[in-house]
Amino acid sequence: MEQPSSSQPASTPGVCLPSSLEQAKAHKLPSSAFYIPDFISEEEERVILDKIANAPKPRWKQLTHRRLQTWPSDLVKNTLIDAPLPQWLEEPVVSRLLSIPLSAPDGDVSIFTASPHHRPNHVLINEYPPGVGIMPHKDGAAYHPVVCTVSLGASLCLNLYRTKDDGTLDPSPAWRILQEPRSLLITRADLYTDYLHGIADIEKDEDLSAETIANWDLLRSRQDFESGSSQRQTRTSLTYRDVLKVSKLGNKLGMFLKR
Ligand SMILES: O=C(O)CCC(=O)C(=O)O
Repeated sequence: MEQPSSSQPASTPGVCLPSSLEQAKAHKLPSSAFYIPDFISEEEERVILDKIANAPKPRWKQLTHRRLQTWPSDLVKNTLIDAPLPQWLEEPVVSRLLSIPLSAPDGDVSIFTASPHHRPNHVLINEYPPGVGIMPHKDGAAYHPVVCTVSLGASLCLNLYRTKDDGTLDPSPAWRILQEPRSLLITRADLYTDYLHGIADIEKDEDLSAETIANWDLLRSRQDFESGSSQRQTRTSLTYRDVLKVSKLGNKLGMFLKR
């Protein structure tokens, strides 16, 4: 009987992983973005959404329109207090992320091989009701420049923006990426350092087509978007990153005293 290859987890119904990230490259974007539509199964999505919904109330930080959870904790002065992620954020996402080689000949090199801890150690969970987005921003210097986003519950467009020569934001997106539920989007390198990303505060994503959506060819359900628009529903995202500076518990007191 054929055994699964050592770098790939045994297959899970509803999950379809490429044999390398090369196959998931969004070719219309700089060579620094990848999109995998069936990264987790419907059952895995349901379990993670239940865990988020049942997290203790103080875990939620309520912003004006959006709420978020931070695991294992908020950063203090760009530093993470060393603590593991809960099991439900590790499995299946982290092991799956680490199992996909960047390109076939580099079999053992994953998207986090070059990061300081060789794996994500921090997850932000953002919940977006219809009509709610996030202002264009950069993620800054606290993280290794790789962001892995798992989308849950519903689809929406992430916009990528350039800055103009005078340093101000060019308000028309340079690219739009449509993120379906259960998909994984990886952005890194120049997309992390040189461009801003944001989500428009709209009820409906419009003008969806092969010409306007950078990952159109990689979508799971293009037929759902062929009318050109998609009504928003509540979409939750998990953004996995490697925080560069990690403080061991023994140093925690010193760090707080210096604040
Ligand atoms: O929810 C998303 O896909 C984007 C989240 C985001 O912009 C961030 O965490 O910095």
